[in-house]
Amino acid sequence: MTRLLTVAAAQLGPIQRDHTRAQVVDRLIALLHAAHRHGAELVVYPELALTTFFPRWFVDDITTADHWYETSMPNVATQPLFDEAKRLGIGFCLGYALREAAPAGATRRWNVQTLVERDGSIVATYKKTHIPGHEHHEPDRPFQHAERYYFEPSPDGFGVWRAFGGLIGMMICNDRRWPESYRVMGLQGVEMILCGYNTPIHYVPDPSQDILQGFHNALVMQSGAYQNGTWVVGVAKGGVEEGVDSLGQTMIVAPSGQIVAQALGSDDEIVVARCDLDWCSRYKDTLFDFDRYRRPELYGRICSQRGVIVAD
Ligand code: CDT
Repeated sequence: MTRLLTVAAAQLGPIQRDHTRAQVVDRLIALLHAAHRHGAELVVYPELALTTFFPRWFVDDITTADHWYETSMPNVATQPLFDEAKRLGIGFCLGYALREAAPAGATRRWNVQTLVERDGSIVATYKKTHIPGHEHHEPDRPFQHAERYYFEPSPDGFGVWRAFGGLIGMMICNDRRWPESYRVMGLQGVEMILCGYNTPIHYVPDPSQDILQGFHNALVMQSGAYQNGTWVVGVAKGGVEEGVDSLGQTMIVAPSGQIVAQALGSDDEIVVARCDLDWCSRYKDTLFDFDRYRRPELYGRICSQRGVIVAD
């Protein structure tokens, strides 16, 4: 018997600053309906799928950015998506900014994805682990990438959950560039990793990378999938958002490392694949039989050391 899971990667085009949550949720529901017509059981939306990518602007008083964050999920704005998905028997994974009240009047801000099962129950909310960009205002940039100002890094790291008849993991955008993200989930037997992203084409610290954005996107997800024998669903918010062009190239990658489906444009679009979760074992039980071939006793630096230490 094979375990087939039909997945729709629901790419979004740009969400401009003045678009309301209601307008965006209407778009998410339209994509949900398209996915339903293709027999999808799981729909994966991008990172920060309810708002524009607001870390491109710096504000001196972070509380003036509070309106970009959700304070509960579901909430009034997203309840129609939860209701419609449940009615159709489709699960989904939704990226958004979360703001939580903490003791002593503190506030915690996270970049998260929530995974919802086909019956509407919440499986888990994953917090982004690798927070890229900068902490302070850098006025010389054409646009900011101040994620390190707006979000704390996850204290929890990468989990894997039993859902959708398999073992499902999550990561968010920059996490996909780090082999550790995949391996930590691989060591928990992950069979499908869900990853939303917002990737500006222009990489300010080194513009020579601009032309390689699509290549690097595919490179990391294809290698992460293959080296861990897992499906990877990478979902973009692409197109020109508030003047900043972002990568599309939403894709579904098989445990072989092959791209089985890919977006054609950079606007709202679904990409669907019938994924056999049992295909993972072809890699997990052979070339990447971790228990047989890994040498963790020699990998100590990976966990004990953060930056590079060059021998004298
Ligand atoms: N959203 C996000 O993590 N984007 C980064 C952009 C590069 S770092 C400025 C990414 O890794 O795609």
